[in-house]
Amino acid sequence: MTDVSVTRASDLGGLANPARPLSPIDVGAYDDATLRHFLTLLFRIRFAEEKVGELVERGLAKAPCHLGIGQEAVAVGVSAALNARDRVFGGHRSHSHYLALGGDVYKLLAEVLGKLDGTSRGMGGSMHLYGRELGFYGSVPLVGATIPLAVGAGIAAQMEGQGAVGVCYFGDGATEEGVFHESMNLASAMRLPVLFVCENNLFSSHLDINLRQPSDRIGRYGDAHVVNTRSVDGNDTVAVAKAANELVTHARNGGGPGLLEAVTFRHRGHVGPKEDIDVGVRRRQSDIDAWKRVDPIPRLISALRDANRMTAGEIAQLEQSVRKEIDEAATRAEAAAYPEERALLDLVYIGGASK
Ligand SMILES: Cc1ncc(C[n+]2csc(CCOP(=O)(O)OP(=O)(O)O)c2C)c(N)n1
Ligand SMILES: [Mg+2]
Repeated sequence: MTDVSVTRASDLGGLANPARPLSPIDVGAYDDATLRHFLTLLFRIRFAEEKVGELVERGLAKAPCHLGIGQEAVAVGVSAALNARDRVFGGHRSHSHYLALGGDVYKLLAEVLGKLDGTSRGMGGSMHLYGRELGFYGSVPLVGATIPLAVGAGIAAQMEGQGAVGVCYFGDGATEEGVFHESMNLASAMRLPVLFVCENNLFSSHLDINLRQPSDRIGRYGDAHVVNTRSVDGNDTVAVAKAANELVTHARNGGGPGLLEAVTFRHRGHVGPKEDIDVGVRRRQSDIDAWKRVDPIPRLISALRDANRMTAGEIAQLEQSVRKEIDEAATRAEAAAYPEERALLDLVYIGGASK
């Protein structure tokens, strides 16, 4: 298959070009504990997803798994602005969204493996995660489907008057659906406390955004719907955290919804662990290589070291302890029980019980 070059100029002002000169990550505004927390979450999400990839390769995960390796900084930055009273919704690529809110790796891997201890009792797999105690109200595979749910959560939050926000994560592809625009319009007209988070990874499945839309800047939809909008480097955890905090604070204070466009790239194919799986109009290996050079994890590590916020030894120790946590969770999840077959319909209707 031949590589396809898309030559149209980017409207993202360089954010879509990983080869641009990078501004260093500015860790100055955060204390040591917060920065360490950011790095812990980045490691946890990365290693957990690598583990999911292994489980797929070994044939143990039966439901499709969409990995966001390379995109971890978005969920980590956004979650820093949230608390458990907020209501957060994800989509088909949501391992990071669940884990960044404090989700349990064991429950995630158990869900991926279809085990009873999973976040959805093993009934959903990778694309149906749930963690209401964390404020994670669920992810579903239907692209765009959770965007209006976050608007509903925004209406509930506005009625409750406790300063909570509704949040939805979605991709650039989802913005091609009418429901995204209806949701933005209603949230804006009602000045709802909603944060719309677009992980613009420049691809919808195998299709480059430049082949699908007249501009690669999703933020323009915020202009159209009169929504506070920030387009940021989605591989810079601190930039995402700052922008999310601004938009969420504004929304909590009655200033209406926000659209956060975080520009990033996934290292793996659309679905499954392979890099070269994208079919049809395939991604270029040179792009994947270029984006790996702006990987959010080494970038935060360099910034922490340059600012003397963590030593190389502390970082290595943290990495090792997170790897151990993931390995132990995976071993437990592999050994865990499947739900009983007769329980299949128990969760379909409220009050359902196995006979
Ligand atoms: C309503 C709907 N249409 C099509 C699909 C098939 N599908 C699954 S993921 C995907 C691409 C979504 O791209 P994007 O929103 O950019 O998210 P990304 O995969 O890049 O994270 C498509 C078309 C679907 N799941 N739901
Ligand atoms: Mg996309």
